[in-house]
Amino acid sequence: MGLEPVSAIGTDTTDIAMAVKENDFKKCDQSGFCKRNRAYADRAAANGALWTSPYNILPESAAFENGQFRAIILKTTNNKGDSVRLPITVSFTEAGVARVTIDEERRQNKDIELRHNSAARKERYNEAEQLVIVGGLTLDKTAKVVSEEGDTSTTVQYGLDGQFEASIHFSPFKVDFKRDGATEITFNNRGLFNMEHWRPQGAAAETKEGEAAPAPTAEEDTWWEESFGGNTDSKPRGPESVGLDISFVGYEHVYGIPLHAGPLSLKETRGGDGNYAEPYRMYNLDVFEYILDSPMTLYGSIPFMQAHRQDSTVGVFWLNAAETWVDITKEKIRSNPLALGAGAETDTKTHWISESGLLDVFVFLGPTTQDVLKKYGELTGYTAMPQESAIGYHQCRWNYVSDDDVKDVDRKMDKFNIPYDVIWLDIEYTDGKKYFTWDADKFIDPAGMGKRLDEHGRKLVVIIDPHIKNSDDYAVVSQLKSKEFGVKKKDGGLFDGWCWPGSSHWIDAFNPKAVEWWKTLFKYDAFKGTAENTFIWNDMNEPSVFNGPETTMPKDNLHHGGWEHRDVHNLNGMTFHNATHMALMSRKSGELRRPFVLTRSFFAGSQRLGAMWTGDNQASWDHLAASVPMLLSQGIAGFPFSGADVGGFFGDPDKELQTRWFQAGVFYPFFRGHAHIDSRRREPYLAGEPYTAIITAALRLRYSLLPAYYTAFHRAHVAGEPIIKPMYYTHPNAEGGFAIDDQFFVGNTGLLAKPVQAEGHTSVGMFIPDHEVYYDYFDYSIVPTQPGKRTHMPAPLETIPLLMRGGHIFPRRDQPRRSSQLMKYDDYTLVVTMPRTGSHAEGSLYVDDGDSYDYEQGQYIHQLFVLDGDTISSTRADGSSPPKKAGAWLKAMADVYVDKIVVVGAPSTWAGRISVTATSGGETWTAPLDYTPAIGGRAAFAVVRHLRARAGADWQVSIV
Ligand code: MIG
Repeated sequence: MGLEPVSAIGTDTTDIAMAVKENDFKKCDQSGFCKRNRAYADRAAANGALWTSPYNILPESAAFENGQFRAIILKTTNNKGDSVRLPITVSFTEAGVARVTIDEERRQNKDIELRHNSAARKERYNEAEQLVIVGGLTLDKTAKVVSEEGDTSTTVQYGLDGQFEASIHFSPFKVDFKRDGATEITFNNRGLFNMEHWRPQGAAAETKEGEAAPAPTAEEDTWWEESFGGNTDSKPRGPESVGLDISFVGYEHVYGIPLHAGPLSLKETRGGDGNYAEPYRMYNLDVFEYILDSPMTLYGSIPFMQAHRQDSTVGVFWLNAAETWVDITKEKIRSNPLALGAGAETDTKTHWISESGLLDVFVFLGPTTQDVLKKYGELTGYTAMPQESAIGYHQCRWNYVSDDDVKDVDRKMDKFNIPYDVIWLDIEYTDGKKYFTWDADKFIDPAGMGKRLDEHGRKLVVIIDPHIKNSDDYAVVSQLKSKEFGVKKKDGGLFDGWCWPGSSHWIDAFNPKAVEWWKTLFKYDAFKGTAENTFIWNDMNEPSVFNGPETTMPKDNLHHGGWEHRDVHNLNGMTFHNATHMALMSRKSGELRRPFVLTRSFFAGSQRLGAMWTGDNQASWDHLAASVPMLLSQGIAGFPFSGADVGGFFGDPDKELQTRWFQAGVFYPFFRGHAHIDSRRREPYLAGEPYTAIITAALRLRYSLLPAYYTAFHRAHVAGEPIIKPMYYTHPNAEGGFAIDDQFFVGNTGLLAKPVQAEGHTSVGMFIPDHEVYYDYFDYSIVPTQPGKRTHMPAPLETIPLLMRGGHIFPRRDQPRRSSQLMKYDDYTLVVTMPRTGSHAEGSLYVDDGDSYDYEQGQYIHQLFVLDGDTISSTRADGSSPPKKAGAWLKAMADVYVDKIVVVGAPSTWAGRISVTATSGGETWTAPLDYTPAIGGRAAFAVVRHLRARAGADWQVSIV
């Protein structure tokens, strides 16, 4: 976001404007440490075999005990043989994860005098773990050293059945990670490990690293000070970057490290045809009118990467919160790759570069994507169970201008029978952008507005940003000042900058006391006009500072504990999101409800706190298309509760685009229509026919699938599964799908969707990953498919290309209603899809009250459905027994039934049968069955009606 007044924010995006905007953000060679590390990599490459990494483990320092290898790495810093000591710990966890941590030994003598007399901490930032890691660190006491090659290496065997090995080589330092004897991942194999040690200012450049030519002194220019776009970063600690090459041996595809607007399968970054010339950058920024197909940084980052080849996924998690760049190159290596399978003839080589902090990397050896995600989630946490309403449709714009406007939109949505759950208020609801206040002329009765929404189970979300207006008449800012809860400048004074309210201060949510204070601001009696159905949106938490370097905070600002902003930048958004999440948990004592907080900025771990969205996209077809790979990336990076602004934020979508966007949005885990203040109103009922009807049908599809979505969220909550899944995840051996990112499966439903993402298109080519049978969702036709090939599917405007894979069962609620809350006690329909061969299908339903934490005490329903031959059964999924005492919700659910079952592809042996026998808890009854034979391309199907089988009970239905 620039300095332009709102009215001047253009919505047209000419190439020239874009190019200018792109130059507002750093390229690698405008970022001193990135440039230095890339140059280091170039020198290594240029020296080929002559290059030796100057990092060596001191053999006598190496020891292994209780699942940890410890040693000292000596870094030779000049040709006089001077060296720096870097303690390394390699930890092996019970889950079979390896973690490599390298620090720099603190100097005893005071030769490191920080400039400016800065209050900045004098050690490498080492608290990311406190904020990010929530578990999974228990050491594997059974990990053991299997070979010690004298003074040259140690090999540790770890993981279940000792399947994994880490070979730690001493001279030079490098590590090979192996699974079943084969090397999957290497560290420092290319000799790019680089820890810029702390040194007194005035020290000369290192002359001996890698025995290569002396570093060009130009590199020193940015050691102690660096400027960009008129802002100067004083660097009290000088150069302190950390870099490492990580190679994936025999892997052609790498995924992850969101958020970037580019393909799911990451591109090479060192130039060449179709490649990027810049590394992927992770430095959370408010990027105005972002460009597509770019490694440029965006609002949030998750430094977690997976590599995939046929039937194998491995991963690394680079726990560092400073500005980070990742170079990716691929190299064909093997002439005879048969041993490893297709795709294994390529290595992917990555080079990770962070500005400061520890080197701290977790290694996951798979072999499935799900194994990697499960373990990553044990460390960083899983997606929180959402507020049930939060997975319905959200109607937002900048801005609904008054409480009457809100009520009017609410009324019209009802009038047109368009379901939605949540209406949103952007920054204009406030009195002069003072958060926790209302513009009293326009929002005359906020409480009444909230009550009105509540009457049909609807919610309100209001925005609260981290910049606090610096004005005399604002209690929030005077408290922030007097309690010193703001982020500080390098000299320790309170930092002020420019944002929406004008001069502002920023809450330092790294400070636990500031979080305690933040909580008080959300109490119902403090934030007047809010109620139980009010939830929160956190924007601008990168943080966005209009007059700051790259629209954010100066890196030499100081946070709680004396850490420089440089060290913690990428965590900033998460700490603010966390503060708000905590605040919603404590609005009223005795009320323990799930918060809903949307955040724009995020880091690894943010999935525990709420949802994210992809920020300020545009009302264009290419932005619609870009949203799908972006959300798929979020899903495989452990943060699946994600969405993109439906319709596009900037600009005005035409009706076709708006309609198609809704048809895609119905599958987004977080589904919100949003629009810029200068755009025309575009609530779905304004589109006119046939568009309004088509959009409404799409919304109804989402609402009918809410039980399946909620079940998918539960899988994310317990196992880290994505909500929408890319082909490589569901079909790890279907090579043709590894780079496909414009279609996806929904949870475990077998639903395969490919929304139309291009103008004027009335068909899509859907990639079919396997031999299974696929039915059209809407007309039950059997789609002619060929595994590994694309199937042509007609998709006129009113159609969403959506297939059902054989062998699945998924739950729906078919009664159309105005909000998810009004569907809470509706009966379910099960859709069963007959597989190509045999007659086994399965699926599940998870449901709880969608609001409290009572599910942790067993107040939930979780049933596994199985079709086997002529019977369909429902049994409690997790083997546990129901709670002794059913709470109010569970009691009410006793009257909620699976009332209908549709079996698509029903066998012809069922023809002529007219009823089914159901049994449950010793009772037996019958229900009618309709069998419709196959005709033309349409599969036969059977429908059981009025089944009245309890959703929460075990039962069996026999089609006899
Ligand atoms: O600088 O609150 O991405 O969704 O409407 C713009 C106004 C600030 C940016 C968010 C956008 C929101 C807007 N905000």
